[in-house]
Amino acid sequence: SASCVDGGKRRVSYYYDPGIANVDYGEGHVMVPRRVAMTHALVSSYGLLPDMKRLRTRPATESDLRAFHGASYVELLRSINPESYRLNLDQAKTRAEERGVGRVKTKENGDNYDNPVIDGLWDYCLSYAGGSLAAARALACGESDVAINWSGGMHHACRAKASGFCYVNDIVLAIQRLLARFRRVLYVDIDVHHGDGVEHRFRREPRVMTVSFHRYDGVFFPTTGEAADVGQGEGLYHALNVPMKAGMDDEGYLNVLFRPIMARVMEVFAPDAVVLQCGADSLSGDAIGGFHLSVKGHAACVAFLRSFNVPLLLLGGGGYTINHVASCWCYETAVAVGKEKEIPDDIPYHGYEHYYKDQGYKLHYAVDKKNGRKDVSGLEKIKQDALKNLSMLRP
Ligand code: TV1
Ligand code: CA
Ligand code: ZN
Repeated sequence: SASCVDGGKRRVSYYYDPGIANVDYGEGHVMVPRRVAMTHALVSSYGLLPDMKRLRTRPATESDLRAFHGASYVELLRSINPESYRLNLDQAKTRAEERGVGRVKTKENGDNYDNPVIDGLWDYCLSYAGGSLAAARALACGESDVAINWSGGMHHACRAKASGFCYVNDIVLAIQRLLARFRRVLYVDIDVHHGDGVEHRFRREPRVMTVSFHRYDGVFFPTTGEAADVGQGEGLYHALNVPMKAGMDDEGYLNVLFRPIMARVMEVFAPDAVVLQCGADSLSGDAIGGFHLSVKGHAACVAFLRSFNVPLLLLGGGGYTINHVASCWCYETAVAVGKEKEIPDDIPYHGYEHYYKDQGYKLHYAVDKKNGRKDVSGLEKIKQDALKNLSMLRP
């Protein structure tokens, strides 16, 4: 409709559970769920909440999780806690570690503490999965044009295994819900890591196309997502991977890869709904990412997909320099409601302003230019590989 052209208004739903502020992966862990509380405080202080409908903060149920996850894995998540794990009650230790939870021994580089047994693990899983399911429901029933859950986006979790800080895969659950209402669902993943869990679930499903942009160099986690990985069987060419070396900046990422590739995806796949995982670890200065996107560059991906006027689900994901994450997701919330040009660069007082000292108390911080990528030539090859895979999708 005329009111729904690009830059125009959208009906936006926003999910936030304040319980996220108390979720703690443990001292020294890079995943800090409090970044979502910081995002919310910023969104609120910038006055963006009245522009959105607040969703009911209903947690997922055990049967919601069972729509993807295995029964004994769900039972493990429900029953385990730091105490039962430590005391190895009822073989809790073995049962957890076999499924990627707790201290996991690896052949190569010693122990892996990515997915600790944390206090409130079960409630945390139900909360972020519930948010993404509620957001999917708001789109499916036609109540909203855009729905947001910054606590979601946990793309690595498998059917019966935790991986890469992710215990349950809220994205898979949300896409499955969208499939009940929409014929074709597009999944796009701008987290610096490969969206392996989501891709694997839908690798044979022609109604879902998964597209991941990520760092790929043979060692960077999870080491999958090469260009030749294109889906299987009925889902052949419905998985698209755009692997890049460290150092990507706005220019190469957006102009050479994201916009041209996504324009073609929208044309050939013509989705009825889009799910965008907005992992903020692709931003410049991230503690583990190694890319150099600015907040405006990252948000340009959101704006680009929003401009197609297809129901859009925005989810969080990675992001390990937490002030950058909150800046980014707050700005992307403004993009969702069409007010990104109206919010001032000065960070308002909101209780977390001291985190922004290093960025001069500004929303938009300076990107690291000197480590940015200089050779755009290698990117042309990456783009050609992607466009070639996409051309196979044509009937
Ligand atoms: C505890 C304390 C855990 C400090 C984990 C970085 C830590 C990492 C930590 C870390 C860290 C990873 C691997 C290990 C495979 C494993 C939310 C044998 C300083 C979506 C998940 C990355 C990314 C997992 C998740 C990765 C997401 N990197 N400090 N762990 N090896 N794990 O490499 O995509 O962003 O880093
Ligand atoms: Ca990705
Ligand atoms: Zn990531």
